[in-house]
Amino acid sequence: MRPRRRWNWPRRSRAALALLVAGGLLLTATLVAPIALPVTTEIGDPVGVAHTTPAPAAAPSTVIVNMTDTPAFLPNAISVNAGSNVTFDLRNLGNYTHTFTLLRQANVTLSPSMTPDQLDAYFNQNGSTINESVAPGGLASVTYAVPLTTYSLTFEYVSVVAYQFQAGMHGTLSVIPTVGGNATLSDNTTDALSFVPNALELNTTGMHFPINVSMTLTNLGALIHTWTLVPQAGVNITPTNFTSYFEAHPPLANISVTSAGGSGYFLIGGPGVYMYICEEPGHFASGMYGYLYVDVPVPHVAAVSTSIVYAWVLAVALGIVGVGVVLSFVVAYTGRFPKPPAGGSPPEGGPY
Ligand SMILES: [Cu+2]
Repeated sequence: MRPRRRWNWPRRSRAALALLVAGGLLLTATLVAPIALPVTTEIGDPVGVAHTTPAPAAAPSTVIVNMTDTPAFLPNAISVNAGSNVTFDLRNLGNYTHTFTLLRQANVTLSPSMTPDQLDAYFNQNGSTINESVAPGGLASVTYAVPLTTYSLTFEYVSVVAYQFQAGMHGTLSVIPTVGGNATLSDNTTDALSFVPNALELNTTGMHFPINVSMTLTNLGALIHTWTLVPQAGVNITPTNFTSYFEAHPPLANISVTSAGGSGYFLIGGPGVYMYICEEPGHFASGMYGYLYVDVPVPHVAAVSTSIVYAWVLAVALGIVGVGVVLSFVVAYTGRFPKPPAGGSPPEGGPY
């Protein structure tokens, strides 16, 4: 009777342990799957697609500026679109000469307490973007190509005729970034020195250039990076020439990516393929670059990163199952769990 009883309980415990292991595997898979799968899908996207919204009507490209003997500019606040050609029609409505003098320095407001000599000294030193003198009752027309890179900046305009600026003849020119539309794009940086994805797509259907692009970078690692965009379409830079290239052609965007990520915005002035790189030493050479495709089809990109990530998840899942199977065999063939004392017989009455 006793031997039969002794063999009875390991059989049941085998079944119980098998159920336990199976339950454990199921629980592990249930916990791991929802965590792993959405993340890998997001990281592995081979192409980042821009979300776009058309912008309100563009500001007029001709601006009438009246000059009066008050003395004043009417209007004394003007908005122009970055990247556009703006024609200023300057009309002197008074009996004195006035000038329309646009500061070269951005975001500078000159103090009205400056003397005429100090004002002259300022312009001798810093120059001006426009300096047009208009005779009494006269008209002058001057066209200004507003640089794309000046979006969001303001420039003061003044009359440099003695005491006119001091008496209030000044105004502010604001360069507004939103012209033909707005787009948002995002990308990720990794400690493997890569942008994921490394292909971004912007389709400008229903909008017109330039388009304001808001860029968000997520840092999936700890290393710092930059997201630096070339200003010219169709230009391929290399790890050996990018420094001199950017000295001659300032980047359209140069976003610092800290461990917390980074963001910025820039204006795209036309269709084409724009390269972006990381300027951190050695990163570009290690393959940290990508392309922004504006109204250009993105070449077929094999979902390499996706396959790798999914293969990794699969390997881990198989590993868990394998460990479970091995455990099941060990438990089944060692008989009891826990083991009985060596050489001893089970205590009276069995373990249950
Ligand atoms: Cu980098």
